[in-house]
Order: sequence, then C-alpha cells, then structure tokens
Amino acid sequence: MSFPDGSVHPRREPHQPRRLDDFLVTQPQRRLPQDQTHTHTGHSDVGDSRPRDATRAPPAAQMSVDASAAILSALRELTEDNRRIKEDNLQLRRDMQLMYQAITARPSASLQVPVVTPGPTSEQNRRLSNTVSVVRMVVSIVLILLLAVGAHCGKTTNCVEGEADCDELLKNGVTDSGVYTIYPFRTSVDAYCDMETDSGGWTVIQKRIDGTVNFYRPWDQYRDGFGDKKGEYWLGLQNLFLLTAQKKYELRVDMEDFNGKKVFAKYSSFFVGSEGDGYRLSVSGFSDGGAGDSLTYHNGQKFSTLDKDQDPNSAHCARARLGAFWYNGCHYANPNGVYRWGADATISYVGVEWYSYTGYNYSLKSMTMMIRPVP
Ligand SMILES: [Ca+2]
Repeated sequence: MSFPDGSVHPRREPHQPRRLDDFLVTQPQRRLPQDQTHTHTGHSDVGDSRPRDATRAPPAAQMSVDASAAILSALRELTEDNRRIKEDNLQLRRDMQLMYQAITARPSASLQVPVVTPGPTSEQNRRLSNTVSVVRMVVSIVLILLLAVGAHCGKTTNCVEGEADCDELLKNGVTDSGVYTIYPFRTSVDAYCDMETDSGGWTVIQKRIDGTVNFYRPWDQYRDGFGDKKGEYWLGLQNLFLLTAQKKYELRVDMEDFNGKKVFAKYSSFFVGSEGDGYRLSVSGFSDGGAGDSLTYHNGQKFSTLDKDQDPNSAHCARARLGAFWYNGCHYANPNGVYRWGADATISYVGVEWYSYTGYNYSLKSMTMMIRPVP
C-alpha cells in the first residue's frame, strides 16, 4: 500500500485463515481395533448418544469428545484471529485518515515515514506495524500542530493585522484620499484609497492617467502587481483574489476623455477567482453613469497576458490588443491597453478603450477601476 507522499505502509502478514479440518487433522487418528467394535453384550456404541462414564467410555465415544474439544479450541482461535484483524484494520484506517489530513492541509509536506521490511514472522511484523503506526500518528500530529501554529500570527510570522480595505480605513476615521496599507487576509498591500468619490471608501485596483507606466507586461507582474501607487498601477490579481474573497464587493469604473467629459460604470457584484482558476472574473449588476456597459461581456473569463493565453478566442487576445485583461473574444473594454492620447486608428483595438463610451480606436485620458464592500 503506498501513500500520496510515496511512502509505503509496512506490509502486514495476513492472518492465515484456519479451517476446522486443520485442527481435526492434527488430532491423533484413532482407529478402533476390530475386536473393540462391539461390547461383550453385542451392543454397538455407534450412534448411541447417551452420556457415559468416561472411564468406561468405549474408544469411539472418546474420539467424539476429543473432536468436540478440538472444534471448540479452533473456534476460540478463529475468534481471536478475527478480533486482531479488526483491530489492525481499524488502526490502518486511523493512520490513513491522519496522513490524508496532513497531506491535504499542506500539499508540499513530505512525511518521512520509515519503511519496515517484513520480518521473518507474522508476530514480529504485527509488533513492527504497531510501532510504525504510533510513529505515523506522532509525525502527523506534530505536522498538524505546526501548520496550526503557522497559520496564527505571531512575532516570528509575517502576517499582520489591520484594516482589510479602504472602506474600513474610512470608517476608522481616515478621510483623506491617498496611499495606505491595507491587510486583506492579513496580507500587507499598499493601495490608493479614494475617500471622496460617491461617499469614498474605494480601494483602487487599477489606474491610468498619463501613460507613464508600461502596461504591456507578462503574467507574473499582473499576478503580483506593478506601477506607482501614487500614479498609474495595477494592484495585482492575487491581491484582487484576496480582497474580493473576504467580502462582497461592488466595482466602479471611472473614465474621462480628452475633452474633459467624465463618466462611469458601476457593477453591484465583483470578485476574482484564484490563480488555479486563472483569476476568473465574476462581474454583474451594471448601473449606468454615462459610460454604458462594456464589462459584462467579459464576465466569466480567465485573465490573459502576453505570455498566457486563456481567452476563448482562437487568437491570442492579449498580444492582439497589446494589453492584459479578462479577454473574451476579444474585448469591449481594454483598460490595460496602450496609452495613446485620444483617437488613433494607426493600429486598431489596442488603446485604453471602453467601447460603449468612445468606441474602438479612442484611447481615454483616464480610467480608474476601484472596489468597495457592498453595504
Ligand atoms: Ca486565445
């Protein structure tokens, strides 16, 4: 039997099932002499079930008593064997449960469990198996305790506590917009907090304002975040996952064209899945602030970058649109496209675009994506 970490459970010698015949065969074969088949009275004892004095019992009756004793002995041993097998099976199930819990709690954990070579006898194997079972349990329990301690914030761990987002900062009296440290799931993240727009409390997750930061970047940078928190930046997909996993959030997208016209689009529900699910976008509940809806089209899509094509289009949308986004096939919104100062059709579909507002080939002056817990 092998475990997920590759270790092998010490083989237990199966208890050999015993048959009644084994015991009966081991009994001395008593053959009656021909001259004792009948008593002097001429009466046959075969088939006579009446109790008799043992000292006076004829040989056939004695054999029957011996056979009964052998059967009772065999039954007792079989019962004992059965009890041991049940105990071993129960212990094995406990070991497996502990190993499974330890491994699933920390996939990278490698349990160093000694592999025991079966000994010469089943009794020795049984004792070794019991010893190894105890070692397994102790190792598993220690691992589980270490994981539990590791999950708790302490002096030796990096996790910290504080406001989970800009909305909590606002409620704690921070009313000025600016860059603050927030702690989604006790993870330290710097973000710009908008404490003015629509009553404030917004955590900015993306901002384009002047084209000073290059947004055509690979997966790792979109996962971890990049840019200047006081200017243009992307907060990072992992941070978005952590943020939106802790509460129910709404999304607001503010934008401005080069004529100074400001509009926005708002969505009552916004969250981002885990990296294992491609940081999949879930967005719904559009309400119009003049920009129209160009984001619902992207709902349900995985995130794509120049080095990771996860969009359903046969083309590589991130490369075709010179950006990175939850491309569908490919976009109505391209917030992370090329900043190019207004109308430009030299290369189509690659600007900072919101189709329902200014169509394709018009790169907006500013675009800001920000989230806030739903009241
Ligand atoms: Ca594709």
